[in-house]
Amino acid sequence: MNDVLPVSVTVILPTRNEEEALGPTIDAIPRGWCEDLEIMIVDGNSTDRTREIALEKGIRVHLEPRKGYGRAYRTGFDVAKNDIIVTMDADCTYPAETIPDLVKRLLNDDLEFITCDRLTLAEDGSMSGLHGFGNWVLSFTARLLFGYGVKDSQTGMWVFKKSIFGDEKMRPTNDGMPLSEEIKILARRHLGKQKAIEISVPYRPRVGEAEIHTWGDGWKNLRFLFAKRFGLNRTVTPWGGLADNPDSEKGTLPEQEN
Ligand SMILES: Nc1nc2c(ncn2[C@@H]2O[C@H](COP(=O)(O)OP(=O)(O)O)[C@@H](O)[C@H]2O)c(=O)[nH]1
Ligand SMILES: [Mg+2]
Repeated sequence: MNDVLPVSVTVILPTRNEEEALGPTIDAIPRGWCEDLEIMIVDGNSTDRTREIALEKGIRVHLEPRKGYGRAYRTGFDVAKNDIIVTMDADCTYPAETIPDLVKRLLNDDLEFITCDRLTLAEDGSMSGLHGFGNWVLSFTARLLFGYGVKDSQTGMWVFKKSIFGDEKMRPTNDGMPLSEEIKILARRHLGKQKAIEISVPYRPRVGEAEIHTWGDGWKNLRFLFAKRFGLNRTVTPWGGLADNPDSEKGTLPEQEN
């Protein structure tokens, strides 16, 4: 791609102890293809070198001391500076090289939201048999309960316009892993199938240790689907970052209580 896309993009990576994989994840993100590219981590009390590595690589560090994958995104979505948001895990599993094409597709097809299906093109070793099965059960249940036709309910790679959150109904409520399925349900419900589409991308083996608790998280995800379907899910913490959350936009390492 030679043209510089006339848009500003923020890539958000939630991190908790990703010192092994964060560097290569950042390096894999293409540069120079859009007018303004912000890359940031939303770090959840990492006790390893995650934040130092992010600063060495010159990216923004925002701290979110409250626990949870969903909590990190509910902060990151609010503090992201740019008009288009791209999300990925900081563990080398998602294909960062596809970001420019995905953003181009969002613009050219006048879309609001793209969710990136991992199941169709998953590479060998990227998902254990149990995880593959769990993903299938969750995705099947989500399709059954919501009839929204999304193949991969658990993928953590999305490309979308930040403006979707102008509508408060589009703001996900869950602070844990279920935020991933929730955001797709909301996108299909409020943006519609024409504007919120699913595209298949490669998925690769993880670098570094996963924090996911297979049975615990699987169960929470399943329980959330039923709660959401019957309007029983609760919002525990408010949308957006903490008022005094430190940020490294000034190029310094934010102070953190460990
Ligand atoms: N800020 C923050 N990030 C988290 C937390 N839990 C997980 N993450 C990050 O969220 C991403 C997804 O977690 P991962 O362990 O890869 O889960 P999996 O892909 O579902 O197996 C990774 O980049 C993690 O470092 C958390 O409590 N806070
Ligand atoms: Mg992961």
